[in-house]
Order: sequence, then structure tokens, then C-alpha cells
Amino acid sequence: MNRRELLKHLLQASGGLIAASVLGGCQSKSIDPLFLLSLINPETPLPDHLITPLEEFYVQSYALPSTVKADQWQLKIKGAVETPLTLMLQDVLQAPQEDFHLTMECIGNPAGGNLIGNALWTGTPLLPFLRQAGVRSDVQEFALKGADWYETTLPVDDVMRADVRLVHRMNKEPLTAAHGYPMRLIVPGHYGQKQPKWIVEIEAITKPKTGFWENQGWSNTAEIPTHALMRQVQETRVWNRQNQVNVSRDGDAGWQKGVLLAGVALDRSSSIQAIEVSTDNGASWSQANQNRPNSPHEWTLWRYLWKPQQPGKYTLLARAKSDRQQQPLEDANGKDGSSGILKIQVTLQT
Ligand SMILES: Nc1nc2c(c(=O)[nH]1)N[C@H]1C(S)=C(S)[C@@H](COP(=O)(O)O)O[C@H]1N2
Ligand SMILES: [Mo]
Repeated sequence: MNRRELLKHLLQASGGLIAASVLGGCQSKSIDPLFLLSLINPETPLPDHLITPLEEFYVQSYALPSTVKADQWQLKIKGAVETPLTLMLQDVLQAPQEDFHLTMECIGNPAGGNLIGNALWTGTPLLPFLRQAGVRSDVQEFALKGADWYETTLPVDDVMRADVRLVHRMNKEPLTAAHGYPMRLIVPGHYGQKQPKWIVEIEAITKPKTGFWENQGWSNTAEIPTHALMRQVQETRVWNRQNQVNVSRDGDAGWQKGVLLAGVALDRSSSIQAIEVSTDNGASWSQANQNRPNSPHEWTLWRYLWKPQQPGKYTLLARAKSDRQQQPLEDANGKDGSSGILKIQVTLQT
């Protein structure tokens, strides 16, 4: 049994957990979102884009990143197609290339969590290759597989969209091994789990099937709900593990001069219409300033200058409203991804 077969065997036996721990553990990385601080100066307009630097971009892989060599990489389009295809790297690189901004988030990201990042991706549409292969009319889904035999599935109409791309660059650099070198698929509107890294196989299937995370109870549609995240209170970066903030009264960053709140918001398909902030635990809401990205798949940036009148303890919330929905206060179902709101506890000192 080679390593690949061994891993496969272990995975089938354990549902993934043993294989990951035997062979080096789940590759998970999340870092403080340092990047927000620099941009949020209330005097300057919000930028059009806020890119997460590669070294701060979260990594979520259930097994070791596989070492796929670019010159040996192949992508097989197979199953219920007229003409199965095998693509080499050249085939993808010679096709027309597109740059696009897209925010990637893990479905397991808790309210206000850190498993989210925005990048400029480069790749080519998958659709012409699917047309070339000739997808049969009885095909219901595609099974998308990585070289680590990660698998996820999506309905045929979701994958045969013009904005589904084979992607090989992230922030203008070749994908790193951790992010899927040499090639991943990006299907906008869905959580990270539907974005297979190290993609090597696209199989057209005539019966619905569920993939790796989906078999463990995570949503099979994995569509991103309308949600906002507060990421900054004055000079403090806030997130779900750092949600208590003290602000002094005097000085440049004292609350008497106002307290800057800032963050991001995202939805699967609709523009963010408004981000509202509450500084009294949801009793009243005020609208924040925001930018308006061209694509709904890139996070919206927002900020709000809070002018508190007196010292004390405050509970801060941020919620988003898109053309589709108003974000609820509580999570509907954690396995569908978090739509809930993180509460930030702020003490304004006397
Ligand atoms: N082949 C493969 N693709 C994968 C995964 C994986 O473990 N293997 N993890 C998925 C999950 S759960 C997420 S959230 C995203 C994360 O992408 P990133 O690590 O580039 O941020 O990749 C997805 N694609
Ligand atoms: Mo994920």
C-alpha cells in the first residue's frame, strides 16, 4: 500500500480524524487580522479593496498539503461526458486569463472568527473545458477532487457558470502549496469547502453524492449568508477570541475624541446595502459608512465613528443587510455556517 492508499484506507476507517493525526495533524492556521489597522483612518475614504496578505491568509486543509509538481499536474474531466479530457498546466495557462477579487471563508468560521480572507485571484473559466468534454444531459452534479483525495460535490448548474474558474495565482503570486499549488477551483458564492485545492479530477455524475465535510454534517449547499464582522475598535483588533476592549478617556486614542469601529461584510450573491452598528446591545442601531465593491463576492469594508457621552461598559454589535436578507441576531444553524453576531464588550475608562 502506498501512502495515498494508506491514507485513503485510514480515512475510510476513521472518518478522517485518525489519518489527519497520524500523518501530521490537521493543517490549520489562523492569524490576527493585522491588516485592518493601517487602513482605517477616518479622514481618508475607504479603499476599493482590502487584500489579505498571503502570510495572514488562513489555511484550512484536512490533510497534509500534497506536493503536486506543476509539470506532472493533470486535471481529468471524466464520468458522464461525451469526450473525457485530460488537461495539462499549459492548457489552462494558454486559455484567456482573468483577475478577480474574492473573499474566502470557512463554513466553520464562528461569528466574528478569523477563518476569512480576501485575495486577488487569477485563472481561466472552467466552462469552455466542460463544453469541450460535452456534459451529458442526465448529469446532476460534479464531484470535485483534490490530489489529497479531498472531495466535494456541486449541482451541475452551479459549476457550469461563467465565473467558475481554474485558479493558479493568488495576490499575483503562484498559489502556495498550502493554498493548492498548482491549481484550485473557485466557485463563487460558496464557503471554502466548495473550493477544492490541488484539483486533479472533475467527475460528471448522474446521482447526487456528498463530499468529505458534507458527510460530517456540514451544509451541502454551503452558501454564504449575509453577515458582518466587526474587526476593529479604536486601536484594538477584535475577533471571537479577543472581544473585550478597554479604551482610555484621554489622549489621541481616548474615547472623548470618538471611538472608531470598523470591519467587513459579505453575502453569497447580493451587494451589501447597509451595515448597522449598535453600541447598546441591540436596542438601537446606526448606519456605518461602507465601500461598494463591484463584485458581491468580495467583502464590503465599513467603519463608524462612535461618539460616546460617558464612561462605562458597552456591548457593541454589527449587522449587515443585503438585497437578499437582514442578518439575524442569532445563528440559525452552526452547520450552515455562522450568520450570528459577535458581541464586543467595551469598557470606556473614567
Ligand atoms: N483539496 C482540498 N481542498 C480544500 C480543502 C482540503 O482539505 N483539501 N479544504 C477546504 C476548506 S474546508 C476550506 S475553508 C478552503 C480553505 O482554503 P485556503 O486554505 O486556501 O484558505 O479550502 C477547501 N479546499
Ligand atoms: Mo472550510
